[in-house]
This record gives sequence, C-alpha cells and structure tokens, in this order.
Amino acid sequence: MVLRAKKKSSSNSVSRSLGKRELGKMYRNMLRIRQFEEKTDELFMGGRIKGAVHVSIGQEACSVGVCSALNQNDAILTTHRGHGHSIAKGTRLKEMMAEMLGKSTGLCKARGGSMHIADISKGHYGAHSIVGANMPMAAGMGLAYQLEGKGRVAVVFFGDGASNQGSFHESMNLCAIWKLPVIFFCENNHYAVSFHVERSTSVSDISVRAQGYNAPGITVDGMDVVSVYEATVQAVERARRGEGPTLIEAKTYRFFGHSRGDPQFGPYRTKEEVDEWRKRDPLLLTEKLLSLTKAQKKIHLDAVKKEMKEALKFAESSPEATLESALEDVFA
Ligand SMILES: Cc1ncc(C[n+]2csc(CCOP(=O)(O)OP(=O)(O)O)c2C)c(N)n1
Ligand SMILES: [Mg+2]
Repeated sequence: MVLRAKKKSSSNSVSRSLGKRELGKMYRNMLRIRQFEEKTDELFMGGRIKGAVHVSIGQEACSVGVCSALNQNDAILTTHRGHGHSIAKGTRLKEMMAEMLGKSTGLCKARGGSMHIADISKGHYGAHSIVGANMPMAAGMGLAYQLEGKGRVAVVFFGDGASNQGSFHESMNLCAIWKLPVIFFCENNHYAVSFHVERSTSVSDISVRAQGYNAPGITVDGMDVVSVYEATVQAVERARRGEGPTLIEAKTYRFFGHSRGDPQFGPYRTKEEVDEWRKRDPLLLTEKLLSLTKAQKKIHLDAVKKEMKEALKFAESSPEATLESALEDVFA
C-alpha cells in the first residue's frame, strides 16, 4: 500500500515535528539554492561556465526537506541535478561557485564542475551523472554503515527516469534483504529529458515499487518542504533502528528545461503546464506557512543576495585551475 503523508498543523507550530524557527531556516536554505541556481544559469548562458548545467529550480523543497532531517555525518549521493542537494547538505556557496567557474579554489579544484561535485566533509559523496549509477554506491555505503554500527544513514537522490534503471531494482532488493540503512529518494519531476513519466513508467506512484522489495514506500507532495521533511524523518528513524530501506517518492516539477540546451517550454510541455506548477512554487508555499510579511521576505532575500555576492566575488577573483593540476590527487 502507498502511504500518503498526512497534513499536520497546530496554531503555534507548522507541524508536530517542526516549529516556525526550523521552517524559517529551511525557507532561507531554499532561497539560497534558488538564488545560486539563477545565477549559475545566467553565467552558463553567458558562456562563463563550461560543460553542462542542470538546475533544480522548482524542486528545492526536496533537497532541503531531506537534508534537514540528516546529521552531517549521514551521507547523500546525488545526480546531474545536484546543486540543491549540495547546498542543502551544507556546502558553502563560495567554493561551489568557484567550482562552477573552473577555479583552483573550487570545491573539487575544478575537476567536478556542475555535474560531478562532491564535498566529503559535509557527507556529500558526489553528484553522479550516469543515471542510476549512484544507487549501488548507496547500497555499498549502507553496508559500510551497518558494519560500522554508528547509526549513520545514506540517502540517494534520483529521478523518475532513473527509477526504470536496473540499478534501482537491484539496489532496493539488496538493501531490503540485508536491512541496510539507505533511503531511496525519488524526485518525480514528471520528465526524463523530454519523456513524460506516464510514457516511461509502469506505475503512477513510483513508491508502490517498494512493495516488490518488502519495504515501505511513501508518496509525498514534493513542493511542500514539511511533507518531505516528515517523511524523511520517519525513514531515517527506521534506518537507524536497523529496519532497512524506505522508498520516498516526491511529486515535484522542474520550472526550467532539462538542461540549458533545452527550451523552457515545449515541444514536450506547454507554458500553461509550467504556469500551473509555478502556482505551487515551494518558496511561495513556505512563505504562506510562515505568514511572511513583505519586510520579512526582504530580510531573507537581502541576506541571501549578500552571501551570493560574496561567493561570486570569491570565485571571480580566484585563479583559473591549471591544466597541470588535473594530474594531482590521482591514484594511478
Ligand atoms: C545511463 C544513462 N543514460 C542516459 C543518460 C542521459 N541522461 C541524462 S539525464 C537523463 C534523464 C534523467 O531523468 P530523471 O532520472 O527523471 O532525472 P531528471 O533529469 O528529471 O532530474 C538522461 C536520459 C545518462 N546520463 N546516463
Ligand atoms: Mg525526472
């Protein structure tokens, strides 16, 4: 059976598990991701970022909702669309922006770029651009954490498209039979490049696939950071108790194209469809939950803009990574 997240609220808290202060922090973090990605997109379109860029604008409630339920030494593994997950897990904007711009001060000394960023100090074990490749890695990390016995968990982010890869099914099965502390978090943004989920996927709720592996599956509103957070808290508790994996599917939407080579609307979707989803922008929904006034919103925005300005200044004034440095830190 698919579990659906319940809406919980009381007068002085946003939900049973979340006060306004914590939600305010989540809002700030979603805003940081939005601002970072808007700037990244602008820099890419201006030819300042090499390679490919996939922004997650519209999906911020997923990254922030999940990472807010984790400890720093819990792990995440992410995808080609991973900026939000990195920032939500605690990666600093300065080194991240430097990485985008190919600078020597970048988080991975410019070897990762947008699609292959990692920040082990924050428990971020990499963005992986091969669709579905991060799931067997998460199973391996889950096994390591089980053997270690310190209660750490690994969360693997993936898309609706990736849920059709064999690696998803193999990894779910292995995690289930060995009761590994792994959370499979599927961001169902309804498209794999231009291919609608209904054309690629045999079920309408991807979470039902957990049944095939005797694990719990839950579908949540991926535009609502509280629902994502609460589902993740439950999955984390279960994993720490040694009861094995959970599959969480968050129904969400990317407001921009697949990558910046892809026009925002069509030919595979309409402007009307995008506009409809934009009405449920996770930032707007959270502003409502917090009853933010115009002045309060401005305080958040000014603080984030200041941080972004500093990050950009740091990145732009850093030296370019040299060709010779590409051979540093390699094992063979
Ligand atoms: C194994 C593999 N096949 C194909 C690709 C090309 N590709 C990159 S992203 C993508 C779509 C992934 O869709 P989804 O998993 O829904 O993630 P989203 O882009 O929506 O975040 C594809 C087919 C790839 N990177 N790896
Ligand atoms: Mg998708």
